[in-house]
Amino acid sequence: MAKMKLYYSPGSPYARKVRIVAMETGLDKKIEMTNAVLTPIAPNADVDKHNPIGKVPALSVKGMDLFDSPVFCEYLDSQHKGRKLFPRKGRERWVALRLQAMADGLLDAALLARYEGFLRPEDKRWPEWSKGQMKKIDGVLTQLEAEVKSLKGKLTIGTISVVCALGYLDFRFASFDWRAKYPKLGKWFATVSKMPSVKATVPPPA
Ligand SMILES: N[C@@H](CCC(=O)N[C@@H](CS)C(=O)NCC(=O)O)C(=O)O
Repeated sequence: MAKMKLYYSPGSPYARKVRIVAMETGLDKKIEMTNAVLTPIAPNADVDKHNPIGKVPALSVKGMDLFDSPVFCEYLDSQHKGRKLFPRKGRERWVALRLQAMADGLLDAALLARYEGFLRPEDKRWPEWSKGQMKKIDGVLTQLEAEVKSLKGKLTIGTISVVCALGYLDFRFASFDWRAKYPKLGKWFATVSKMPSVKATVPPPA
């Protein structure tokens, strides 16, 4: 199999999804990791060459560029013979894809809130808008707490995405005590955080 090149940043929760999938499928040794620093106002020319949206993660493989974590997590999952992280069919598949959509949706809101509170010049910040993003995060957490049972069992792309979303809240929203409000989710996260691929990809201290 041709060597793949992954553009990532150690704090990116979307890149973390890919890194966990790579470890869980045994493909991590086939991936050359390139640390790419970027923000929406400070793009990275190297990443731009491989992703027209200018975001990480981006993956270059066999002369083709793949971007958007759901796409190349699924690509990686198609490149190994072990247990599939994207269940192939039936209800199991939709449960996993739906979880991924919820977790990625939480992350999209969290990134927007982070950029608003960190990147946007202070005099231009819009608290109501940030509040609106936090409401979306709460909405997803409420839903996940209600269906925490669907998270149990072997890792899938759905649960991997949820791990990365919760890990990002700890990384960038440390003062948000989500565990107090969502204790079942907190308990599940504590258990899954012991897995080697999850441990190995924890974002570095902020
Ligand atoms: N939908 C994309 C989102 C990727 C994303 O937003 N990545 C962030 C880093 S965590 C980024 O590159 N931001 C830079 C930008 O928005 O220009 C995915 O799932 O890969």
